[in-house]
Amino acid sequence: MASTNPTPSTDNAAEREAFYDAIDPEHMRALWSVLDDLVTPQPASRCQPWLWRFDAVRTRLEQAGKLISAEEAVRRVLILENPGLRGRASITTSLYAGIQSVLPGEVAPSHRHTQSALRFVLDAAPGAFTRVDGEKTEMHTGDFVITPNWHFHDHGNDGDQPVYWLDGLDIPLVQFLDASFAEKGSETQQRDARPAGDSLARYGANMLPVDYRPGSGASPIFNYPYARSREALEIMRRRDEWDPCHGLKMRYVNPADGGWAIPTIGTTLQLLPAGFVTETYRSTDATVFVPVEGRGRSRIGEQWFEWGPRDLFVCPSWAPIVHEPAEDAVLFAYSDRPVQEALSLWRESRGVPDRG
Ligand code: GTQ
Repeated sequence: MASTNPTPSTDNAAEREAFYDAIDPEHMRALWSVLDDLVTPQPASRCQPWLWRFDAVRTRLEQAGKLISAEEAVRRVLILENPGLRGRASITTSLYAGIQSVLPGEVAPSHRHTQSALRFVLDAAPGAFTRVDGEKTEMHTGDFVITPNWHFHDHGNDGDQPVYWLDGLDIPLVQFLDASFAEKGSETQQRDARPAGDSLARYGANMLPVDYRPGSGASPIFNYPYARSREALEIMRRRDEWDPCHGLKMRYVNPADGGWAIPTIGTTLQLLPAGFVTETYRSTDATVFVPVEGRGRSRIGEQWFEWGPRDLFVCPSWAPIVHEPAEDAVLFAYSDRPVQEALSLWRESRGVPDRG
């Protein structure tokens, strides 16, 4: 009597392959042939640990500055592309990183888009500025500046030195969701609609306008000056209480609701004292680190990366990381943690991971 049970795999491997080939042109795929790759027991990212030296990127940007103006380029940026994600303009699976330069007298014209952006200023002299929604702010080295989505922004440089900053955007995430819209401003540079410093005074002095209600989710502050953040860390260190994995690590907040400054990108500033060795840490949010002060090295998985100010390195999701600062070090970092938290996906683990 013929059995109704499927034939054991040893007998029908060729038949199965033929079946997969037959359904392929009909745009079907057998789940059981790919299930282990789809629903993995742990994150299985193509993102790789990597480090870019600021000096090398700056040399290339100097060359780019002779090839194209900021105005013609719209944004003269070199994208930092993860070696595991080539061709995808991604530093992690969900996030983008680029280094932008604006030369003295140049203008990066006004536009807006549904992608949210952060700027972390790597090297600036007086005169470098960005303008968000009609408010101009000077960019100083170490400042953290945000461009909430769908806000017009233009950049410029009235000084006599080039300015360099890191752009962190949620470009891959927005692309994944097919939610990209963009448009040019009606003028190359926005008019100044509000006085410089207005946002920081209004929302960043432990007060809020009495009837203020949080709006889009992004912080109403768009420049978090390094001088303030750095001073806060310096005062806090006097307690001499250090998290074994993080040293002293603070997150940039939206003062109106206590949430992250940008809804899709979490940002932090971290102080690690000289000689501190962090305990092994990992989390599901692949993270981009930018040392601001100090030198040291970090181990990501099995690889060591030596870093100094303005270098940039990336740690993939769930890769174990250890920091060893040789000097007092300050690290800026960003990741998609707010997105993962909102979706109940974010996880962390402290201590040496189990092997395998
Ligand atoms: O400054 O608006 O690196 O729109 C990539 C896309 C910067 C910007 C980037 C952008 C910008």
